[in-house]
Amino acid sequence: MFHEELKPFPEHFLWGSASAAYQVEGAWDSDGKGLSVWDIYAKLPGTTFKDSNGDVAADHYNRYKEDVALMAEMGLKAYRFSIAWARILPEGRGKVNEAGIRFYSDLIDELLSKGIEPVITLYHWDLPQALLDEYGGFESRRIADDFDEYARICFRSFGDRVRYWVSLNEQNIFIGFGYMTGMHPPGVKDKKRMLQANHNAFLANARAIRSFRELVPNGKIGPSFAYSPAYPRTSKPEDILASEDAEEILSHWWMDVYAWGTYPKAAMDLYRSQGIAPEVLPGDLELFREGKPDFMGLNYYQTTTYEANPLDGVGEKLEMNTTGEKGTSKSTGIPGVYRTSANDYLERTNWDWTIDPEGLRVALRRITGRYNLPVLITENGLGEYDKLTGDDKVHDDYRIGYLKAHILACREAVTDGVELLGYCTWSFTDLLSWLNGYQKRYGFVYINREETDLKDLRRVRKDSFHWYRRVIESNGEEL
Ligand code: BGP
Repeated sequence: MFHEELKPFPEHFLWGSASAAYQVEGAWDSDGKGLSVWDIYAKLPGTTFKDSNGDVAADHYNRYKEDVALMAEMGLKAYRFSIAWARILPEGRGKVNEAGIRFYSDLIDELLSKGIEPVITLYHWDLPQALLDEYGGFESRRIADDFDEYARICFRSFGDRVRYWVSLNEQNIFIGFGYMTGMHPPGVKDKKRMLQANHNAFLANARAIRSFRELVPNGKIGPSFAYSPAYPRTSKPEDILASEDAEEILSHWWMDVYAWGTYPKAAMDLYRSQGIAPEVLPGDLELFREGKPDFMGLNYYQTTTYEANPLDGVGEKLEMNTTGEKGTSKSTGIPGVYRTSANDYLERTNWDWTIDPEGLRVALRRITGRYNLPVLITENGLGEYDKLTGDDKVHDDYRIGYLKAHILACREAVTDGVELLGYCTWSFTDLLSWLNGYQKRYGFVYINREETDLKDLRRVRKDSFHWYRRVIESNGEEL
């Protein structure tokens, strides 16, 4: 719908930006930190772009004060970052590493002293390697006990100062990539194992939320879901059904469990008929319901378009465009269910991600309509090649254009009645892209390094830095 006038963004809206420990911190083996699965996986030949890894990343561990000073200069209201589990518990459980607690405690104090609200992500994919070695990580139900123990330590250590928490970041992605496409650790390609690991991740999520209610009663917590709303290719009923199937299999499978504690029926029946449905034990669904979040965290980058796929049609292609060469993505699907298709109405980035601000409004509306939960946008942004000019500037007008259009879509959604708590861009500084090295950049602050050349890791404010400062200052009125 069109509005004659848009509502303003709410007072105290969380204008933020985000990062994740492995992608930004570096200091991979400093001060007693244990190894994470990414410390190992990224060093296996051929797993990442130009063998890039997070050993140094943006060196945020050592330069966090400089980074927080830049956030303060920008007027950021919230900073979302993740805790590296293996910094707190080097072996995944048991002995606590006090230096790890101290690092995050200092970071939180630094943020608070500048009036910036910390938003903590408990898990952004860097599982302690010890837990993978010991019992297969998410493939065992034991992960729920250990994640809960870790979460409780974090709640006790930081819950007095931190109100907003994200439990799991993009469970659909780290499980899908870890156990289906095999592109993330542990590199498994087996859908049955994926669905079981995913079920166990739900157990971990719900246990942590249950503990949160006890230990941080006044805080707010939710998972961050990577939601790519499904569109039908045409108005042909077969395509409509294909897109509804995609929505159910790729999105409701996660969000229904978070919000309602139930798996969607048609998808469950499909998996049962294929003999790959997860094992659900008595009490699991009750636990899920106890783990109902306060908000849905939304990581939004793009929409995906689907069309009908015959029984002998396109199968699941286990690949994605990590080349940065536009137009190299291929169609993928489930035979008899759906296949992806190009959307002629949308531009794409160099990594073939569609650019669709209206899709963000669709996402916000669908979450609100289906779950009636507030939404915190925990990621949104544009990954592009940025160029440092001779006078130490980065003219990223394409990023400004992207963010402007998405913020406008947020405001339209707010006018539609969506309860939006905040908007965190991905990312504050440039950082490591898991599979795309350092050339796919997202930040307001340029980090002077490349995949193999660390250079001086200098921080340079991009044009978008100055632009976002005005957006925040005007509470989103001036875009
Ligand atoms: C999300 C992740 C982030 C970040 C972002 C950009 O899925 O939560 O950690 O990496 O996507 O993705 P990429 O780096 O692949 O471009």
